[in-house]
Amino acid sequence: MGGRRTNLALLFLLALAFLTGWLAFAFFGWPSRLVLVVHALAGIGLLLLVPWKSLIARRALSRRRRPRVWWASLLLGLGLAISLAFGFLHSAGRWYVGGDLTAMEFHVGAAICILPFAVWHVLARPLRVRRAEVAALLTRRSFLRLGAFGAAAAGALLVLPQARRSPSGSYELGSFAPAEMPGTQWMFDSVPVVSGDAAVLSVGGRRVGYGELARFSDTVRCQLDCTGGWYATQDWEGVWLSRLLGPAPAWARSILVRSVTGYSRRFPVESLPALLLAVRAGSLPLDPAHGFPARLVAPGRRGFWWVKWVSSVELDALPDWWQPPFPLQ
Ligand code: HEM
Ligand code: HEM
Ligand SMILES: Nc1nc2c(c(=O)[nH]1)N[C@H]1C(S)=C(S)[C@@H](COP(=O)(O)O)O[C@H]1N2
Ligand SMILES: [Mo]
Repeated sequence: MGGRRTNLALLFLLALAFLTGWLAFAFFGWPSRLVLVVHALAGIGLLLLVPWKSLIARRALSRRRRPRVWWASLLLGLGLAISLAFGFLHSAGRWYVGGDLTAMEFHVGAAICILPFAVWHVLARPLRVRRAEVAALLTRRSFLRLGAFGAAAAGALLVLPQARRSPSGSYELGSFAPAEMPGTQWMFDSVPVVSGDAAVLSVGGRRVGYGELARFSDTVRCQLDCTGGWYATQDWEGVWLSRLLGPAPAWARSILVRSVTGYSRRFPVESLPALLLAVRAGSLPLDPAHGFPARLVAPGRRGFWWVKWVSSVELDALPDWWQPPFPLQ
């Protein structure tokens, strides 16, 4: 394979791995698995190209006039290797690294770190694609080659160790034992001190005390699936948001749920009937790490939607997509 084609394939596979990784985080359950198969194939594809890329890199590095910041390209390779290693570790079952850290956090962390290096690497080495080269991709021979490449990646995926895990890739931890469930923040948030008796939430502009919330016992059994690589099923108990808010008025397009920490998520108004404001898990009050006094339970959505330490729930005229796809805090 020519050097230019190798680089183009690397670019395509890198972009595909990055995109499908985030898509898998956006989805819950089987849709997540579907994109993760593509994700894994893209990752293995990058590995399969190592022999060809080594030729390109060695040629460039052994020239008398070396590229000026050649070491940044090596860092890109190192970061990619680290990300790949933790991706495989996670899938093989070594998903817990130690402390609070999971293999998935290292996997995604390393991928984010190499992003600027990858962008620089490509921008600093302009790769003009000629029309003849695109035409050459549409030949029978290149389709056969692509097929062989895809088959090799699929074969590798089949022989790689794959531990039993949920469709999203998460491992079960602390189901029906909330105390054994990790207390996790998306990125930089920390557990606030909230006094139960004094806690007051604003719900649809109305002040609701914790005591009032605690009198309800609406229950839903569902899975909290953290993108950190674990999930837990609990019996969540509290009050359906639709009970507190009543039917949504016609102008309302989204439900904005805010935390005392400033963390927030916006839901389409159609999901109102599915949202529960929980005060207990497994009939015990939530502990501070899990959102005391009240946290949102959003069945069928990944953990980052389950806003903890809820301070307000408001109907809003803005559409639900008026927010970053993932929290920034
Ligand atoms: C997948 C991750 C990649 C790694 C680890 C990587 C690594 C390297 C290394 C170590 C070099 C030699 C040092 C240097 O020129 O800075 C290099 C050269 C180069 N890379 Fe990459 N690269 C990657 C992806 C890409 C992509 C996606 C493109 C373009 C679309 C690309 C295009 C080039 C070009 C044009 C050269 C110069 C070749 C020459 O001067 O002969 N690389 N790469
Ligand atoms: C440089 C970019 C990336 C590459 C090359 C890559 C590659 C891989 C590979 C090879 C695996 C192991 C697949 C297996 O053995 O089944 C994996 C797993 C995984 N990756 Fe990535 N990944 C990248 C970035 C990301 C990002 C940015 C995310 C999320 C935002 C992500 C999410 C995941 C998840 C959830 C798994 C677990 C899949 C499972 O359990 O089957 N990856 N990745
Ligand atoms: N306010 C706030 N709520 C939050 C988060 C956060 O960082 N801040 N993290 C979310 C994420 S990523 C997950 S997986 C769950 C974790 O809930 P747990 O700590 O009860 O396990 O809370 C969600 N709610
Ligand atoms: Mo999470």
